[in-house]
Amino acid sequence: MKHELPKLAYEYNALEPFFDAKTMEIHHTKHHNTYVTKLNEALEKFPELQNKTIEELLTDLNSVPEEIRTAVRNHGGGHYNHSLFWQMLAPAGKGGEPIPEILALKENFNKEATALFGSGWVWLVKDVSGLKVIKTPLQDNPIMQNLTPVLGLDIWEHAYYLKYQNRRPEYIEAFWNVVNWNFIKLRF
Ligand code: MN3
Repeated sequence: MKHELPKLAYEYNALEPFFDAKTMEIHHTKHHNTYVTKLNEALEKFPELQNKTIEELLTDLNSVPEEIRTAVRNHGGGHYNHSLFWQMLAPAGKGGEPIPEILALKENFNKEATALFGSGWVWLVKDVSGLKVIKTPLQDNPIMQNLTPVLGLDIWEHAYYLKYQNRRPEYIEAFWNVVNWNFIKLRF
């Protein structure tokens, strides 16, 4: 079974004016698609890994042969993160009711997202002690640390540079207008 690029539940222009159509299209058809292609390429020589889900691969990277471990981590992580990210978004006004416990952590989430150095993700995660904000470098993700991602934001420049250039805080603020609270509620 090859990993596949998932379809989006909305059009590329559906998140305007917060996330622009061109960025969404390139992000999905080029960036995400490349992660999927390179993940499949890495797994080509290892049929025994091809029936594993992306979650199974990422939560047990030590069992992935060293030769392809970094590729699975980066491209598999990219595939997993983006598949989740698209579902965490919805057209403005169509995402349902915001969750107060999450809004309470918004300031902290935004601060960490603004401060993140280089490419990575900021997440709101759930563990036994409750909700907290964490950052992961590159395409790493919370499931690698046994944490459940509730909400996540892509802080790679490809996610916002066309529209926001160096104004990352504006991108972060815009994100809150297109959160799919209905999906987040299921994970919360
Ligand atoms: Mn991205």
